[in-house]
Amino acid sequence: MYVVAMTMKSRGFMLKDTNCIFNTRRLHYINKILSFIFMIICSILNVICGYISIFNLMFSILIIHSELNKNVCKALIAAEYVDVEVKMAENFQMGKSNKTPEFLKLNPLGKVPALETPEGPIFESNAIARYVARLKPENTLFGSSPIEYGQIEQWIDFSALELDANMRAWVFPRLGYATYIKSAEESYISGVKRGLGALNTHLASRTFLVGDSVTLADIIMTCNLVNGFKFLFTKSFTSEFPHVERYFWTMVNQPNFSKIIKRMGEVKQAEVVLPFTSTKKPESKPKSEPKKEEAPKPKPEPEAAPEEEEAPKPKAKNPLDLLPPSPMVLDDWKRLYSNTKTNFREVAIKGFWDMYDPEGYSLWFCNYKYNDENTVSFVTMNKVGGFLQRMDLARKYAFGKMLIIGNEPPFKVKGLWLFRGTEIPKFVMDECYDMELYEWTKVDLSDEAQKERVNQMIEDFEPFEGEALLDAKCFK
Ligand SMILES: N[C@@H](CCC(=O)N[C@@H](CS)C(=O)NCC(=O)O)C(=O)O
Repeated sequence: MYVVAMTMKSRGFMLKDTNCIFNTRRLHYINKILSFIFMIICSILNVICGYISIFNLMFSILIIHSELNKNVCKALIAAEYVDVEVKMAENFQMGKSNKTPEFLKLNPLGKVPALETPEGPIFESNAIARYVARLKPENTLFGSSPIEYGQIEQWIDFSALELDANMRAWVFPRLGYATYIKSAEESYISGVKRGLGALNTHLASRTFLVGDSVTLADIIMTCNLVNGFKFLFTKSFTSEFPHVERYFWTMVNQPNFSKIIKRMGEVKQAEVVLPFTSTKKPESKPKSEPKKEEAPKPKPEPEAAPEEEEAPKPKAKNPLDLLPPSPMVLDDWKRLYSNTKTNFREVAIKGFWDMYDPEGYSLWFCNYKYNDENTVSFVTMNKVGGFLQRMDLARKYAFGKMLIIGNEPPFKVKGLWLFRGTEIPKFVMDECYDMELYEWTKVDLSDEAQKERVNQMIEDFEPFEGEALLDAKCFK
């Protein structure tokens, strides 16, 4: 542009030298006008180029690496609003794909989701959603003024830090991802309530968080609330927050939301707070109150070593070890089960009945009592996985098969267990709290239909009772 302006100027002098009607002053103005027009053209070209690069991105491939979850939905819903295609990575397996060197280049923490773009990766679900929302120039997801933009960002942070952080901390111990501590849970619940209280007040006179249409704040807030409504917020809990409840269902049912969210299964409000699947037993109350009269004993100084170490008490024998010996050796059965790869019926199942000793062992069917709650496949699988982990204490005395049944939620959980002894061992009943979540029925060996059911459960027969298996887990 500078070169052009100079050329204009020198041309101006030339015209004066040839005594043309233009005088120098006039030429000066013309030069200025031409330079100005040139600048305008450059700016327009710049804007067009910017648009072209955004359009390029809009039509280029964006891939989200993750399984579908509420965090992924944020970007997918934003994509619906701005008409951008975001693909899900094929065959992504949580726990495997996110540990690969390729994934760690997208997100060094190995956490999902991560977005692959032609310009480089982005992680953190809110950042991904912001990026996608920006791909269409002139859209209202960021509001229509600086103040609206500020408020949208305010609610995005609020939903992440005041609500999502507390909801995650509340639900994680229940999913078995963290240790349950009663007092900590109480403080997370009160954090959620405080956040929902403020949100409720804000929404009392509004349909959307900011302005008169859906913004990115509504997308992120709603996605963050999904797991709360599914797993934690019962009707009686949300009755304190009626405007949040109305807002949530209004948003979830917006076509661009429901199209994406329903891919995770139907959103149904929790009837009970998600029961525990933690690997640690919830803190139980002390059995008896400490005696009030007794003066508290002074704590020994940590440095002071006991004068003489007490001899370790011999470990009490498990009553099952005192049972009369059985010709059935549990480990032999477990080995046969694991090593049989073909002809399972003829080899493993036949072998099982050949070695089965009804005097030394018993077989039990179990049926999960709360199948209605099994609305999310991975949560149901985690629940069963947690149960099997907690059965570790019975490994020497038990073998089990757990089936997660159905193509669609609610999934049914049914199982078969072989226990040492003719009853379910008392220590298992006492120490594994999942046991009471199931109905237990002793297998009647005189009933051929029940024996066939045992066979089918051992061999993961499909369809099982007319339905596909979502998963089959073995305890051995
Ligand atoms: N603040 C992150 C949270 C990411 C996150 O915690 N992702 C979980 C799954 S929802 C994960 O990848 N966990 C695996 C791990 O921690 O290794 C976001 O919004 O993207």
